[in-house]
Amino acid sequence: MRIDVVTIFPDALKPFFDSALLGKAGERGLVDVRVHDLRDYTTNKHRKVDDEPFGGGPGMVMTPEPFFRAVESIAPERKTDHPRVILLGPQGPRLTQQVAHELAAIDWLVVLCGRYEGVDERVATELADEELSVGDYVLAGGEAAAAVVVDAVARLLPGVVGEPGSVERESFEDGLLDHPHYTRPADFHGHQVPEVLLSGDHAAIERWRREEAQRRTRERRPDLLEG
Ligand code: JCZ
Repeated sequence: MRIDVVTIFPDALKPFFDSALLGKAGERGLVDVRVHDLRDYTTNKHRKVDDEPFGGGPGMVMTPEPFFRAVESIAPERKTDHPRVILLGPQGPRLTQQVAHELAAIDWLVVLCGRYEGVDERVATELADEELSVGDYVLAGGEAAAAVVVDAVARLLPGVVGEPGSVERESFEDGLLDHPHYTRPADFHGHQVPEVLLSGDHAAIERWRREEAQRRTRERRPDLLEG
């Protein structure tokens, strides 16, 4: 899978994509993440990417041209949905585990990050195939959201996460929160690991984990049980 990210802060984003799981996945050729500086696609001598809002009001709005030129340069032969162009912003539908799976099935994504008060609406209507939000709060820009999207998607690609089964068995994959996890020591400052996990009775352990997952979901995220 290839993911191109367009941002005015490439130096802030790159180290994240080069670290840990994502960096390894890149080295192993499982995902190809390319970060582009939006300012490289400006045509004015100050590399300016924003301007005052039509209609007035506070702050600045990102101009459409550098985003259009960036996508044209990244994908000169672009057709609708190939590559899939995603604009990050709180106006989009929210990223869920299901959406992450859908994106992981696509072979080429272009992710556009805005800043300031936002991006000229024509980037959403005429350039992006879709908008995507990572949650109902306002970030200062799309970069942190891009890190979330790339992380959530890349780890679903075949071979990225080491142990088979570790993706299938975690939070949200079955619509439930995860069960609690414990490791050594069995007694930590007087706080004990649940007896059943030390019993060696694998059927009992499975039952306990399923029940804990259901109990935690009921208590903490009853909204997940509604569907
Ligand atoms: C650009 N402000 C891009 C995305 N889920 C979420 N919250 N906030 C954002 C976001 C905020 C932004 C920009 C300027 C994304």
